[in-house]
Amino acid sequence: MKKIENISLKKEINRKKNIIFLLKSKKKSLPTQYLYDDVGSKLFEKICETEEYYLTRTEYKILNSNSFDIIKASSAEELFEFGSGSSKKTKTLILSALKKNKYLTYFSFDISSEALYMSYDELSKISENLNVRLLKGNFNLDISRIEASKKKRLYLFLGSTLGNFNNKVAINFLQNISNLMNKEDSFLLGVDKVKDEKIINLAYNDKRGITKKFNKNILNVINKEYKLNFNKNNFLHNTIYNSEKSQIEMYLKSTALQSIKLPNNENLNIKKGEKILTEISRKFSEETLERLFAKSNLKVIESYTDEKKYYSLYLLKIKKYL
Ligand code: SAH
Ligand code: AVI
Repeated sequence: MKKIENISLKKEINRKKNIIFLLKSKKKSLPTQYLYDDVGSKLFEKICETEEYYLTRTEYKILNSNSFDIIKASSAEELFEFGSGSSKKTKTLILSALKKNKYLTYFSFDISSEALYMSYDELSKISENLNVRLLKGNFNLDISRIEASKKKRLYLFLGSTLGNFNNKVAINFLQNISNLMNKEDSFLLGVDKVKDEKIINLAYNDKRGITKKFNKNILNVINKEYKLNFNKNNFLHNTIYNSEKSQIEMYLKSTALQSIKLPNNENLNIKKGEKILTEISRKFSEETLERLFAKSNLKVIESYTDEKKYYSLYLLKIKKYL
């Protein structure tokens, strides 16, 4: 088994305080990153295979049809992926990059060890000329710890994970990436687009209940990490599409009045019907994206979409160098 390089130096300070603050707030929430322990990462892979979750297969189709173009347009000599998950979709880009470069390094960066191991399993046998590096870190805290490269790098952020960030965090993330990029580097971003609400709602409420399990698993993770006593049977999986904000909001909705012991031993009462936000998933329009790119010194050099325009990939460069 390949060794994981832990690049995270920054201890998440005040993590406990933050959890207490989030749970005691009027609008309760939990940090989305806690969805991804070993079990959560495997459940996410299962979500990707459901009939309703169109995002993965649509992005895969776009990548598969355009992978050689993307490698050519970016002149990529090295690939670096944030929140790589299992890297299944990335394989098609890696294969195209290996046609252009004899040797290739692919960096898989994720917060979940299970995701990194899945990525290694997926890629390690492709070619002896492919070097897979597994980096464990938090993409909201540790980007400054990433070393730039002398090779032309293609950074990847796929799966519409940008949609899990609110506007402020999204701008901060994109600015960090653009600060990391050299003149010759490129950035491929995959995002889910605004569309018929019914299609979006179904994608987060699959009939096999895998998204429900994925959502509830956050309570196991929090219980383990902070020695809490959440009972996942006392919560329902609940999603709404907020059309004003063009985002899915995923909640755990309390089915009864219940008492939770917080990490500081305080008791927290959660009323019947009260909700805890576990994730937002934004759906983007061209206008929103233009604003985000403008604020981050990024410029689109190519874009790719599917026939229904459900999903888009943007190939970006640093604006000031163009
Ligand atoms: N890119 C893959 C996986 C998307 S799921 C795909 O398109 O299928 C989101 C991924 O981001 C998960 O693998 C999760 O472990 C990772 N992730 C979530 N929060 C993170 C964080 N704060 N820092 C680094 N990785 C994170
Ligand atoms: C990783 N992320 C983009 C997924 C999404 O669609 O927001 C996570 C997910 N949540 C529920 N289903 C999938």
